[in-house]
Amino acid sequence: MTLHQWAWQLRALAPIAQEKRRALNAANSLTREAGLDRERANRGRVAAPPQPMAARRMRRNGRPLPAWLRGSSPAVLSRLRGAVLVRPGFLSAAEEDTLSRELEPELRRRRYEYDHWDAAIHGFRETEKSRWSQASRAILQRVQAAAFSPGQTLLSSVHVLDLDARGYIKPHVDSVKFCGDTIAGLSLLSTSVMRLVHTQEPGHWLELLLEPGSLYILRDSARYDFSHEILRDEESFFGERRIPRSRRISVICRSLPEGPGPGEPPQPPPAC
Ligand SMILES: O=C(O)CCC(=O)C(=O)O
Repeated sequence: MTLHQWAWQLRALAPIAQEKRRALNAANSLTREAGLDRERANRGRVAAPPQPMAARRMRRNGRPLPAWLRGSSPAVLSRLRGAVLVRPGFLSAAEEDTLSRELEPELRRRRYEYDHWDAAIHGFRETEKSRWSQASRAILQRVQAAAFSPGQTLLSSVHVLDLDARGYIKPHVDSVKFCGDTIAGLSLLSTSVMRLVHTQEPGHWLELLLEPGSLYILRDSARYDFSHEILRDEESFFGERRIPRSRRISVICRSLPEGPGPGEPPQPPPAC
C-alpha cells in the first residue's frame, strides 16, 4: 500500500475515532455535570478501599463468587446477575497469538496518545477494524455466539484499543449513539481490573478481573446504569491483590445502537 493510500485510510478512520472519542468525552462531562465526579470518587476509594474482608466472604445465591468478580454488596451482585459475565480462558494461547500478530503491525503504525487531562482514555492508540483474517474471523464469530443473541446486529467495525503500560480508561458510559445494549471485549497481553460504578449511586460498584485471553460481557443495566473504567497501574488492585498493569490490547464488539431517530443518519451496516 502506498503512503498516499495510507494517508487516505487514516483520514477515513480519524473522523470515526474522533467522533467516538468526542461522544465518550461528552458522556464523561455529563457525568461530572451531574455532580458524580468519578475522579473524586476514585481518589476517595484509593484512600479508603472497598472492604476486602466483606468482599471475600460475599456469596451469590449461596455460592462463593467467581474468582473474577468483586462487588460492593450482595444486592449489587444480584442486581447485575446476567448483565455482567467474564469468561477466563475464552481464547486459547494460539488464538491470543493469532489476534496479537494480526493487530501488531496495524497498531505499530500509530502513536500512543497522551491526551489532555480531561480525555476519557490516556496512553492509547486504537483502530476500527472491519477486515480480518479467516482465523480471526472465526474467533470473532465465537465472541458473537457467546455474547450476543441471534437477533442482535453488531457494529460492522470491531474496536481495537491498545493501552500502554501507563494507559488507563476513565469512568464513562458508552454513548448510546454508537453502541447498543451489549459490549463484549477480549483482553490480550496484560491482566487488568475493570471497575463498574453505578452512575446515580456511587457506593454500588463491581470489579472484574480481566486476564489475558478472557472475554467480558456487559449488557443492559451494566452497560447503561454503570460507568466502566480500566484502572491505571498505580491503582490496579483486585481487593488486596496487586494487579500490575503492562501493555494491554482489547478487541471490543458492540451491538448496533437502537434505530435512528427521525432526521438522524442511518447506522453502519452489520457484521463482526
Ligand atoms: O478496553 C476495554 O476493554 C474497554 C474499552 C472501553 O471502555 C471503551 O472503548 O469504551
